[in-house]
Amino acid sequence: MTVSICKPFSTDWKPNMIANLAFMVDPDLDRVLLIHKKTGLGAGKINGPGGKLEAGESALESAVRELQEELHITPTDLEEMGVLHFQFVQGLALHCTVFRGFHFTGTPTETREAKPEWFNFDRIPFDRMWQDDIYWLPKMLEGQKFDAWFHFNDEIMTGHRIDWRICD
Ligand code: 8DG
Repeated sequence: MTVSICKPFSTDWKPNMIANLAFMVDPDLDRVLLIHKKTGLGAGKINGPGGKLEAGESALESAVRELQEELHITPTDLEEMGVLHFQFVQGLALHCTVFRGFHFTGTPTETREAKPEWFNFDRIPFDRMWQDDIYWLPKMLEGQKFDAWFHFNDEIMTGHRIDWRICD
């Protein structure tokens, strides 16, 4: 399979879905809190907690709500790390803000939407995740900020481009 490097989308690209992802990191144990996603887009995969924005929410407010709903935890120090842009040939145009945080209150708890599991940084199960994640997740967990663009045909990534931010 050939995966081409895609240019950032044209300036008139507009998302038709806005979502977010939030990765809680435990730096003492070099591990990240992921979920077995049970519902929604990507059900059956392992991913970070997250979901779609609701009306009137900021990306940060939405990420906090998703962690509360999916895992019954409340993050206290989420920081925006990057933006993922996805264009699917089927029509989905998705803008996804990525957050990272270190502290939360509550205990990660399985819900109808998600089952939590901590993964060591060197044991992240990329073969059970979206195909783009291996391109940006490891460096993002280390603290590198980024902007990324991906083309997908259903679940197959057909093109990618990642710009690592030099400063924020
Ligand atoms: P629902 O309850 O309203 O049905 O859904 P939701 O929970 O609000 O939204 P969702 O279907 O879970 O939203 C899709 C999530 O999947 C969102 O957090 C973004 C994330 N996601 C993609 N594509 C990719 C990808 O390629 N990589 C990663 N890591 N996450 C992705 O949609």
